[in-house]
Amino acid sequence: MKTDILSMLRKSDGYVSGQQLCERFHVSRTAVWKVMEQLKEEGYRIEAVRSRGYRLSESPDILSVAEIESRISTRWAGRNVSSFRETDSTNVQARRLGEAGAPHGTLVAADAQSGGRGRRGRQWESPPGRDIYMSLLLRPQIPAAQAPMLTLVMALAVADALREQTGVDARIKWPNDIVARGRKLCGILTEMSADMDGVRYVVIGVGINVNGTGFPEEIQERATSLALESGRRFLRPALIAAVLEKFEARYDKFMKEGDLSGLRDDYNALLVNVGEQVRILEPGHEYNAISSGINGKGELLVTREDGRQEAVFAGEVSVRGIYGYV
Ligand code: BT5
Repeated sequence: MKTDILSMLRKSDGYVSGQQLCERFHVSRTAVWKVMEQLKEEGYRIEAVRSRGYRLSESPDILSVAEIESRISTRWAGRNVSSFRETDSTNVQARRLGEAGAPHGTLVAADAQSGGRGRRGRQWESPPGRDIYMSLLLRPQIPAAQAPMLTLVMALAVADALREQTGVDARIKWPNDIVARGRKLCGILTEMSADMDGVRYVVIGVGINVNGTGFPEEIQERATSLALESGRRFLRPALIAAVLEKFEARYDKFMKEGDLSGLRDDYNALLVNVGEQVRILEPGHEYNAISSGINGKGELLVTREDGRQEAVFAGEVSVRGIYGYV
C-alpha cells in the first residue's frame, strides 16, 4: 500500500484527498494517516490540509523498495525490486535471485556494497549514501554469444537517461563505461549463466557515481560524478527509474531485431573517440588503431596502422585513448 500511496501522491499535481485514498485501498482514514506518518519518518515531506488532503512536496534520496517502485512506470523492467542498505555485490544478489527463479526484469539495488566488482576481478568503489549500485536480471532467449551486446544496450540507456535527467554531457566509452569530460562516471558489468540450450539468465550491473565529490587516490584522476560535473545533487531513485525506462524500450528493440542494427546510429552518436586514434588492449595483445564506431553486432570497427580493418569483440577488451584513459 505504501508504494501505491506514494505513486498516487507523485502522479497527482495537487492534493489527494484522504477519502480518495481510503476508497482506493479499502482502508480507514486512520490507516492512511499512519502510512503518511511512516513516510514522514522516512524523510518525505507531506503537506496535509484539511478539506483538500495530502500533497507530496519532497522525497528523500533513499533506495527503499517503495521509493523505487513508486517511480517506475515500465512494463517489466524493475517491476520486482529488492533493495539492501548494504550487500556484497548487487550482481551476486541478482544471480542468487536468478538461480531461485526470479522473473525477467527483477532489479536489485543497494545503498552500499562491501565487495563491489568490476571486470576481471577488479573492484568497484561503493561507499554508502551517494551513488547507484544496481543489477537487472534478464531472461532473454538468445544464444550466449549475443549476451555481451546487452552491455551496449545498457550503456546507451544510461548515457541517454543521464543526459536527459542531469544535462551532464555523458558519453559512451565502448564497451562498458560512461564518461564525462574524459572521466569515468559509470561502469557496467554483465554476467550470465548459460547451458546447452542458450542463456539461462543475464545480470547487468550498473554503478553510477552520483552525489560523491571525492574518490580514493588510485582513481581520483580518472573518476567523476554527476555532482562534480554539474554542481548539483540528484535523487538516485529518479535516475534509476529513468535508466530502466530507457533500457526497456531499447532492449525490446534489440530483441525484436535480433542485434544492435536498430540502435547503432544512436549508440555511435554518443560514442567517444570516433574517428580518433585509440589503443586496443586485448589480453596479451595491444595495438593502435582509428575507431569508427560499432557495427550491428556491437563490435568496434577499427582501422589498424597498416590499413587492416578489424571488428573488435566486446568480451575482455579495453580501449584507451592514446594520451590517457579516454
Ligand atoms: C566496470 O569494471 O567498470 C564495471 C563496474 C560495475 C559496477 C556495478 S555496481 C553494481 C554491480 N555490482 C557489482 O558488484 N558490480 C556492478 P572495469 O571496466 O573492470 O573497471 C573497474 C575499474 O574502474 C577499477 O579497477 C578502477 O580503476 C575503476 N573504478 C573503481 N571504482 C570506480 C568508481 N566508483 N568510479 C570510477 N571508476 C572506478
